[in-house]
Amino acid sequence: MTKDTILITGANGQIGSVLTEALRQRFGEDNVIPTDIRKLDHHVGHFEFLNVLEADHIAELIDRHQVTQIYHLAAILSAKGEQAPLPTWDINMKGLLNILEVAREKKIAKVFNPSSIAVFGTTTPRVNTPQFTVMEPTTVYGISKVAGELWCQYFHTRYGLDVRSVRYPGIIGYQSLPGGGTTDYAVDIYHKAILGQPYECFLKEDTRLPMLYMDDAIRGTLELMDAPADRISIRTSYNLSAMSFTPAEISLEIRKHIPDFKVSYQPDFRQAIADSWTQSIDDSHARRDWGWVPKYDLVSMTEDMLVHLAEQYAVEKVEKLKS
Ligand code: AKB
Repeated sequence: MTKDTILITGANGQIGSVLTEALRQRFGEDNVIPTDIRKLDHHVGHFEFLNVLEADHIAELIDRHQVTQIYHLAAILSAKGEQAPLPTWDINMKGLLNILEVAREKKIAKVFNPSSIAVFGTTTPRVNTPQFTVMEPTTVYGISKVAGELWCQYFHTRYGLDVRSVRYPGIIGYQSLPGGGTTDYAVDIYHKAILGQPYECFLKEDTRLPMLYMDDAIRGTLELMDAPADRISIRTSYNLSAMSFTPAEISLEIRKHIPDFKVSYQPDFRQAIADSWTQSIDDSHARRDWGWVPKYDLVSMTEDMLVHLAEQYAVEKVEKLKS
């Protein structure tokens, strides 16, 4: 019997750090190789530096650790990508092509490549967005994700590479902080609320976007990767959905727990990005093919987020007092 060894790129990112822990639980610490271009001060366990633009280094790590699966999370997100479009294209596109090509050469058993709701644009139907639809994104991140989806499908059709993907909506979790995205407000707002501080939101109060709780995102990703290959009918990327809400609605939900929480609105350049995305997603293909069902909605997510963040900040306070 062969034992799987998993390489993760972008392992220090918002999703990567939580996925690393979930994979460690499942495959064992020694069989998970988290990589990133930067190392966090508090990183525990095995770690390798990796710049995904260096194909030889990816190949060397695969050989050295006898890697059998890759989760390729390294990417520049929507808002940050607009600050440097060409470098973002290089990292997102060349990084993915390096992974796909090395995976093909090394006969990697499975590759996961996340896509995003950023593949949609102003010409896409905005409500209950279908799986197969117009995709004319306005951000460099979105363009790279559409192209990336098609490259994944190409590597599957042409070379038989078992590459799988979901279009993540905004991901919200207490475990890690997002960076450089347009949906980041929906994490930041909980931190401010629990700290008793007001929050200034960079999107308008009525901006509706699709969102997903981290626990569902990780479970869904692992369920997709576990599914028998013949259940995977879509090799670009699956629509994935759980809830949609506006900044006003999440504030209202938080206020049920923290009544004096204050939010103001100061939309910036991210408003145009959010306005170009869709509001809700039809994920019936994921449900039908590999049994996707989200567990959290806005109400249960808010309860869980606030409980965990309150614990985290209490522990931090005690640690500060001790030092
Ligand atoms: C972003 O806001 O850029 C990301 C995404 C939706 O892919 N969270």
